[in-house]
Amino acid sequence: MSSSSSAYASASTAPPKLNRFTTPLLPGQFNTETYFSSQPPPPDLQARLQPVKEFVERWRNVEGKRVVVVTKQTRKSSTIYSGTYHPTNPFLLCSVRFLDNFSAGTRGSTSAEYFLSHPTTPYAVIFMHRQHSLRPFSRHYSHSLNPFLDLLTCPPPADIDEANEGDQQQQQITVNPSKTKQLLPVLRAYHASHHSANPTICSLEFVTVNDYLWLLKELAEVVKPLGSRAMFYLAAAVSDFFLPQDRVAEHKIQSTRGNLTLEMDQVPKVLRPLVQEWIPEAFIVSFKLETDQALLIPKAQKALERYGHQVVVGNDLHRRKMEVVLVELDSASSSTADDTQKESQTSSVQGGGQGKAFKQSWLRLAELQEEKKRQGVPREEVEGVEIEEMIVRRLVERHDQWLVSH
Ligand code: 9Z3
Repeated sequence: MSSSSSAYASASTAPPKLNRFTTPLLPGQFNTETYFSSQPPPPDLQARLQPVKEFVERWRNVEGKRVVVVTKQTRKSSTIYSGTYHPTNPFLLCSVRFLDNFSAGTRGSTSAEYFLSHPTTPYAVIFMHRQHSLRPFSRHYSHSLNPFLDLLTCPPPADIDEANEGDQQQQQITVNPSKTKQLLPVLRAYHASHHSANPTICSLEFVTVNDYLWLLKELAEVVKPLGSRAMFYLAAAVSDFFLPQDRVAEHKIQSTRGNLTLEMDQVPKVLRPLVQEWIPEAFIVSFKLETDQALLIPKAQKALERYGHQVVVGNDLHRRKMEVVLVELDSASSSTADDTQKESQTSSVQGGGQGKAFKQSWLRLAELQEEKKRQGVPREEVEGVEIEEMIVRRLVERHDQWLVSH
């Protein structure tokens, strides 16, 4: 791996080159400032943001319309450690070797659907997702779990041959009748949100954690005119470590060189500038993922203390589809009647020399299923309910309060 000597100065439209950025002042200790002044923005950053600007502008002019930025999935993130540029497209980084994480992006794509279809307050959604990860609506037909081709009927081969000789467009591929009931509502919602005269979703794609950080920063500025009508729902599993551009090998690392030792630097915590500088008026929700459930609440409280945002959704890796905990500061402005229910508890921690009270409420899928049963929802639908419905519902209530207090 090689190193560089020149510093990155400002966003440029020139294609980025590997190995041209200085090492930060404190190696491995990037803060937001040193990160953005040393790591290159994606070359097409502004072009990618243009449709989002138009989307925000359109919804800003609709009174009371809320917009949520849903981030999900930085798989393959930062951790491209060997790669080169595409031979004919200098903007395209072709990674040969990279590190990945577990998430397919289910949380983000599922939540986006519930934001779009919220019964009283449907949101417009800016969906910031990693390339090739799950998307709202099409997620129901992932190639491995519910293959798309299985939805279709296949005309007999003889008919296909005949049609090939005549007009191919006369051939009709139809949906398997047994799948129609399941497909139709999804298809309708997909068309309404993506292909209507006023689409309610706008997607923004990224590949690396560097793309993600730059896009988030610029997005905050784009969304800023919406003020407190904006929510950030940061469900992306953001890599904690990355390899600075100047240490990414330009060519494939050869296995003949023996064992590979990688030393990665820490990704700066951009939640702090997001909340405190870039867009303090927005309602900001982050996620905390742990594998030791005992750490969830203390670490969520610590994040709230440190960054000062509104809600942390804590989830245990293995139980994340069954239960989550919402942790918030326990202030008069954020307490509601439901917080007095048994699921909600208040606790205090010491931080920065001041005792702060927090409240936490557990949301459990089993409770949502019970609620649906009581409402007489058919059994097969009860079995298909998703915890994101509860999360979104609760966060919309919190956003209501945020808007009243701001
Ligand atoms: C989450 O905790 C998400 O809920 C999951 C969703 C990534 C677990 P899937 O889409 O997974 O169902 O496969 N996201 C945030 C994870 C994260 O990286 N949080 C940081 C941390 O825990 C704080 S920003 O330190």
